[in-house]
Amino acid sequence: MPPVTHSSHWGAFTATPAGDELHITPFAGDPDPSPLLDNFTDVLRHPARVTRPMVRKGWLEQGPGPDARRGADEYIAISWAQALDLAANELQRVADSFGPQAVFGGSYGWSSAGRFHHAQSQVHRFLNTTIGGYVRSVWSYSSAAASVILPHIAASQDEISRRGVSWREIAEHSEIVLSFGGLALKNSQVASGGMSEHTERGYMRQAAERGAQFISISPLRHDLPDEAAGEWIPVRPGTDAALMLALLHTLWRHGLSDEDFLARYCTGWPTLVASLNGTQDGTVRDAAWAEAICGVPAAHIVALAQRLHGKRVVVTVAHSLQRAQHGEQPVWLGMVLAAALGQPGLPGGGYAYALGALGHYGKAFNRVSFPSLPQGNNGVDEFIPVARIADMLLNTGAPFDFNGQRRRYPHIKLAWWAGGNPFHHHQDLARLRHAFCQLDTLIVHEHSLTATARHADLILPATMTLEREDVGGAPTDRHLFAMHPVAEPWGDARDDFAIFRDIAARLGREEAFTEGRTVREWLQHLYGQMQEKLAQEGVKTPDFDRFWQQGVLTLPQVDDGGRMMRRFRDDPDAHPLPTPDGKIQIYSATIASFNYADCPGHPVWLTPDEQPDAQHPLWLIANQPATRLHSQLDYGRHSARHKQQGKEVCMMHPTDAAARGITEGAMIMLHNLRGAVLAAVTLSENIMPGVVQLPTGAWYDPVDPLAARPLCRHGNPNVLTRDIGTSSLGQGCSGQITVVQVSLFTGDVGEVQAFVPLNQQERL
Ligand SMILES: Nc1nc2c(c(=O)[nH]1)N[C@H]1C(S)=C(S)[C@@H](COP(=O)(O)OP(=O)(O)OC[C@H]3O[C@@H](n4cnc5c(=O)[nH]c(N)nc54)[C@H](O)[C@@H]3O)O[C@H]1N2
Ligand SMILES: Nc1nc2c(c(=O)[nH]1)N[C@H]1C(S)=C(S)[C@@H](COP(=O)(O)OP(=O)(O)OC[C@H]3O[C@@H](n4cnc5c(=O)[nH]c(N)nc54)[C@H](O)[C@@H]3O)O[C@H]1N2
Ligand SMILES: [Mo]
Repeated sequence: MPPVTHSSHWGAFTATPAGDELHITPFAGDPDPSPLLDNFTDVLRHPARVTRPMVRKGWLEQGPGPDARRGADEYIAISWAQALDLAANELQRVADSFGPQAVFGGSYGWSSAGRFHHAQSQVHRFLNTTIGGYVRSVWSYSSAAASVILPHIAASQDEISRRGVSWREIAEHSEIVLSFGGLALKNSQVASGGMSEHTERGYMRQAAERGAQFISISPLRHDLPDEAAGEWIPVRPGTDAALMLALLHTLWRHGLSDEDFLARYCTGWPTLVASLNGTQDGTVRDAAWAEAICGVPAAHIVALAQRLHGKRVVVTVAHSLQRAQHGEQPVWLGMVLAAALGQPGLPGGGYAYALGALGHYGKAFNRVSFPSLPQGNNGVDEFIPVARIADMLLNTGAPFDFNGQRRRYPHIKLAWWAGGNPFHHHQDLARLRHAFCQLDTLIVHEHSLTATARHADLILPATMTLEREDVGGAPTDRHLFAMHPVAEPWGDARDDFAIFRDIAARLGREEAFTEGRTVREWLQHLYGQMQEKLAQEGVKTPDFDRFWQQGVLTLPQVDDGGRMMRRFRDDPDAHPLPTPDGKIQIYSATIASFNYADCPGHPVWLTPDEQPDAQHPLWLIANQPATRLHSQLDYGRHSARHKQQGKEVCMMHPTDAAARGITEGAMIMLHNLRGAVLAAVTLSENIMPGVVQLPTGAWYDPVDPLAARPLCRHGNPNVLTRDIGTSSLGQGCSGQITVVQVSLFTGDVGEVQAFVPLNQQERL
């Protein structure tokens, strides 16, 4: 097979089969290809692949219904015909008896880069076109708190993050890049849909060489790359809001706040000042007050505020800060800080929420992008904030607050998941297992035997992206890729589309689902739509066959980042922001009217209700992994190479380690009320004392899957994290930080089993 083009969330490449492995060459136009590409080399034939449809024994024998054995049952391999019949009959049963509002089709997850086979879209289209809809989920694990609060205070997250201050402007104009949570290159190497040019490193180098100063406020030094030549200010996890309030207090107290900007472009600065200077409740939120909370010395806070004054400053706040209780607050305060410095709307100045968290942010946009798969109409109104899945399954009918609404959790009987891994992304995994045990049925499509697959009643083997044809593209990537199959499907794996088509056929809805098109015809159809739109803009493109043959197409872009804020600054009356009075809301009457104690009408510091104590004296940071995307291809070469003794590696400060008799490379146990996790340890001065860091993504591997407090021997931190919403406003994921104790582990719980095939029985 000659080398063919393909694309992934972490980069485009060509692949050549070499025995059972692949030889991968990064896209020639990529200035800084991602090492994650290496994860593709050895996964095609890995034992962790799902090769046959499988049914859980208890479900087959006893029929659908709540079952506490999920996660610890046996599986039986069945034929596709049997699997498709079981799936179709069960969906029909639930839809007939309870309606589509008893089916949860949120199916959150990143899936793979191809736009047609995007698994979540396939699920949605399938449920809409067969049973008329499903209960959906809204927003993301990434940034739910920000997605909800930003439109109240300024504009949509899309506008602030994707179309906000651009990397190019920063490289050319910013004097100070003040970054809460850093600008880690490990994160910006990824972008949903594709990322053909990794330019962040180059932009940071260019800015630094011009003299821009990068300041990273984070518990971890390496959240800022060497190229930025920046400074590191360690901060206690979860306390940035206090630090930001103190910076604001200092600016105000020293007469350094841009009062003209605040009066002309913002609403509510006097209200916030009353809270900063103690008028409101007697507490002065000054640098000394913040030092006690965030650990940054008061003198440093004052000096930093003074240094920011009069400079072209861009403030960034990483997604991670809002993936915590009260996560809305640092997002809000980042905007207020930029406003108090008078920066929004200036070239290279203002607020770039989440810059660098993903490769999409701060980039130019395609004039026209490849369309996504049409999902059809969902006839069900009910939804949940995405991270409230376990709450929903455990509290049927109970009320919950969300962004000014009071809603109720629907009663779900059947959940269908393709392209996501809840046992990777959700918090408090023992609770999640318990929640999934309430279902009548869980159907999972997977190419690999993730923990989620191992809790399913029906496991349907899906192809990997490498085994099918698709088109890869993202609105912020000027290259569109023909994704050619690199290998034959392994075992009995089928495309998600083919699986759904065959189930739809059993329900008499094949035509509605497929519109009579094959995969290739869908790709041609979607390409044709894009071509037509481009033609309207006077742009000529090759026909599909030529595109397919040449493998890559360069699309025209517009580089108008920051346009909304620039126009607002030029003329706020003619170009108001999409807020109630058209200004930046430092006080939001709308949010105040919700009467939420955990998210009042102006930004505040609220003490989180979980903090280090005698039993759990350390903060745990459970951040994104450097060696893979989430849990994807955790068994791939690059990910595997960075484990030690097959376990994920936890970073710890030498002082914390010495106090516990822990030495470099030792096996440790992180534990709290929810469970325990084993990991290998690496000691480093690049993490602040009192904090340990264990990335997400190691596949959940409980020694006893049924334990109330499970022990994961592989290193999945979501055993430990807490399953609560960020606040009544955003109800986002709070998984970034929690508290733990760490001890040396000398026991023997056997080897990691996460990648071992299921002990399946053949059905006769
Ligand atoms: N503690 C803690 N938890 C977190 C976070 C954190 O910071 N801390 N971060 C959160 C964030 S930001 C996110 S976005 C989530 C990510 O959570 P997910 O998006 O659920 O994680 P992935 O591992 O990307 O899951 C994608 C799954 O889809 C499968 N897959 C890939 N391609 C296909 C396909 O074509 N078909 C099918 N059927 N399956 C496919 C992969 O094998 C994988 O199992 O995690 C969240 N969880
Ligand atoms: N390699 C790789 N890249 C990824 C992903 C991946 O799985 N792998 N996932 C992608 C996805 S879906 C998303 S949403 C983004 C997520 O982007 P982020 O949420 O920004 O990424 P994280 O790595 O979780 O966190 C960034 C850094 O914030 C710091 N931090 C944590 N808590 C705090 C705090 O309280 N205060 C301060 N100041 N800093 C803190 C941590 O040191 C951490 O390294 O990443 C994307 N990029
Ligand atoms: Mo995310």
